[in-house]
Amino acid sequence: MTNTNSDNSREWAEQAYALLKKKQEEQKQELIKQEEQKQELIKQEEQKEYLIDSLNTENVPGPIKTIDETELGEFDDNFTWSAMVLAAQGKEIDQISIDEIDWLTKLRRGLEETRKGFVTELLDKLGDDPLTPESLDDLETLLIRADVGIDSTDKVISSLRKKLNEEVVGGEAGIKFLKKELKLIIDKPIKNSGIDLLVPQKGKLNVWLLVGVNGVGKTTTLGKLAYLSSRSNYKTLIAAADTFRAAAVEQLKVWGERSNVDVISNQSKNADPAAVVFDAINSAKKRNVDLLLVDTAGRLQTKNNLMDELAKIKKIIDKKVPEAIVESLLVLDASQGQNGLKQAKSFAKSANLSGAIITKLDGTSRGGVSLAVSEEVNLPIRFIGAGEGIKDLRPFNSYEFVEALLADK
Ligand SMILES: Nc1nc2c(ncn2[C@@H]2O[C@H](COP(=O)(O)OP(=O)(O)OP(=O)(O)O)[C@@H](O)[C@H]2O)c(=O)[nH]1
Ligand SMILES: [Mg+2]
Repeated sequence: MTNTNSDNSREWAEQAYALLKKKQEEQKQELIKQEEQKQELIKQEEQKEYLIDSLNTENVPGPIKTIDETELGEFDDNFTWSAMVLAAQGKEIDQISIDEIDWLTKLRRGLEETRKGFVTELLDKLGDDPLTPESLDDLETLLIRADVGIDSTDKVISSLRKKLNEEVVGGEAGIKFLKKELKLIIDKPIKNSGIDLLVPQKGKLNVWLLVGVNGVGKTTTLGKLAYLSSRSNYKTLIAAADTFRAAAVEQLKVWGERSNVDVISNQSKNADPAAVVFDAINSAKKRNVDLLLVDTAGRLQTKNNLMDELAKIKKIIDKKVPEAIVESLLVLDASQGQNGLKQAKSFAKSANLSGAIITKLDGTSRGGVSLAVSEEVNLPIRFIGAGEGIKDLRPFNSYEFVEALLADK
């Protein structure tokens, strides 16, 4: 999987684990020291009995800083695999974090069902023997079954067939070639967009609209994005433009509190989503916000078309802040497979989309739909979600995705 010798990579993983363990231990010791100092100060203050009532809390250090990072787990196969994926991308040993390891582990685990459906079976079928035209037929069936889509499958199979006509391809080489082909498919719309990694542009107002049918994970994804953004020091604001669901604003406020981001909303019944966006833009301009995240409805209370409503929101943004950088991101639930692909096609026709976010990659057997979205809807995938927690969303990385999808165990 890597261009490094895998024994070296394992050694690298061992060293990375030891370094992370040491860092975590130092961090813990630091926190214990802070706590002891705080207790000592409180004791000193208490000893001055005349001060007991007016204990000057300003002299007491603030709340104990908690470790933001996830706890380091065991040095197991998950750690080793994740560290090897990071190493293969040229990461230095002291550049990796427990969060990154944790995410890759989650992604690989999340794609397990999809993988079971075809890679495991494929490897069983192939064994160590060279690929044959029959094994390509098997691969074709397995790819279709994993919701990779007909177009992507055709592309991959015909490339493999061509290669087979030219040379003998062993099982391992076949998998390597397959990974390369799948990555090419996913990378194409990303390359075409001219933006490898979507981040807010500093010094401008960036407006990211999250759109999609109901229940796909728009609000949850927005909450996770708010966390990522504020953690990366972008001044962030949320617009609660889903005025259909009464609980939507409350749901957003919880996410806002968790990530320390304000939410602009209008609690009145049947509030106009475009009016909420209007208020949010005013607020964003006043506060010099870098990123305004807009939650939209998956269903409407009126007979208005969802697309018309989105167009109205866009019009307000264009009118009020024509200089803003607007991203319309379609949120897709991977577990919906081909149905999700249909949604993507119909949104793409009328909603002027600029990217996709794939959610619920944990525990679905249809993770392959990400390839169909790239190939058939030509949308760059910008983020992927694999869990309901605040850290369970990361910028999309095609290398990591394909490695996790085709990890052999
Ligand atoms: N397992 C898992 N669940 C997720 C993920 N993302 C969202 N969910 C869950 O999906 C459900 C629906 O999520 P919402 O964020 O409310 O979806 P929505 O698109 O905003 O829904 P509407 O506002 O009704 O259109 C919730 O129970 C979320 O916790 C994910 O990546 N993995
Ligand atoms: Mg919602």
